[in-house]
Amino acid sequence: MDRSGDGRVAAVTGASRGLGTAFARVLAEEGFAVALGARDVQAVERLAAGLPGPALGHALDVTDPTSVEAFRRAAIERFGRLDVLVNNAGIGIFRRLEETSREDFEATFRVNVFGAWATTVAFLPWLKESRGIVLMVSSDVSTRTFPTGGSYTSSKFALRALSRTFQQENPELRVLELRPGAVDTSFAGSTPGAPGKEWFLQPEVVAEAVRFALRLPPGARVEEIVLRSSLQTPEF
Ligand code: NJP
Repeated sequence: MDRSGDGRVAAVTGASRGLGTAFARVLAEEGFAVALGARDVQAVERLAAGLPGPALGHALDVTDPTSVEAFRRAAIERFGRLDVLVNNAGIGIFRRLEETSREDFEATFRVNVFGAWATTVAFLPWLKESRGIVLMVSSDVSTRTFPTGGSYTSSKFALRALSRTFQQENPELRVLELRPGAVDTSFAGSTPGAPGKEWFLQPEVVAEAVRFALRLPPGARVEEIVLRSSLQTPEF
C-alpha cells in the first residue's frame, strides 16, 4: 500500500482532460495521493506519471458498475483510504427537446447522474470513515434552463438534488456542489482555445476554487460555489 504524500487520498473521475485534469493537479499540489479515472486510460496514466506525488491512473467508465468497482478496488488497494471524491465526469448534448433522441438523453443521465451516484456509493464507506469531502462538479445551470439545454440542465438539476440528499443522509461528509459557468475545455465536442471562447474561464481558475475549499478546516463546510467568467451574462 502506497502511503507516501501527506497521507490524504483523493479520487477524480473524468481526469483525462479539461477540468478533471486541473482538479487532479491541484489535489496533488495540496499533498493528496490521487486516483485518476477516465475511459482514456493512457491520458490518466500520463497525467499520473507527471504529478508531484503518488498517483494512479486507472480505466473508469462511470456508466459501467463493473468498471466503477474495479476503479474503487484499485484506488483502495493502492492507497488504503479516501478523503476526497471529485465526481467530475460529465457530458452534454445540446438540442431542442423534440430533437433530442432517447439515446442521447439516457446517455447524459447515465454519466452525469447515475455515474456520480454509483461512484459515490462505491466509495461511501471510506468517505464516511475519513469524514471526507464529496465534490460534485455540477454547473451554473443546475438552477436555470435555456433552449437546447433540456437534457443537460435536467441532469445537473438532478445532480444538485443528489448532492443535497447525500449530504442529508451522511452529515459526517462535506458535500460541495461546484457550479462553474462556461469553461474552456473539450466539453461537448468543443476545442480548447477555439475562437469565441476567449472569455471562458480557464480550468485552472476553477480548480483554484477547489483549492480554497480543501484548505478550510474540517469544521467548515462549503456547500456550493458558483464561479463564472466576469464576461458571462449574469443569469440566475
Ligand atoms: O469537459 P471535457 P469538462 N466515464 O469534455 C470524462 C462540467 N461543466 O472538463 O472518459 C468516465 O473536456 C472524459 O474522459 P474520457 C461538465 O458537465 C463543464 O468541461 O476519457 N469518464 C473527460 O475526462 C462535467 O461534469 C462546463 O472521455 C467520463 C471528462 O469526463 C465537468 O464539468 C461548464 C465518461 C469531460 O471532459 C467536466 O467537463 C459547466 C464516462 N462514461 C459544467 N464520460 C464547461 N466546460 O463549460 C466522459 O457548467 N468522461
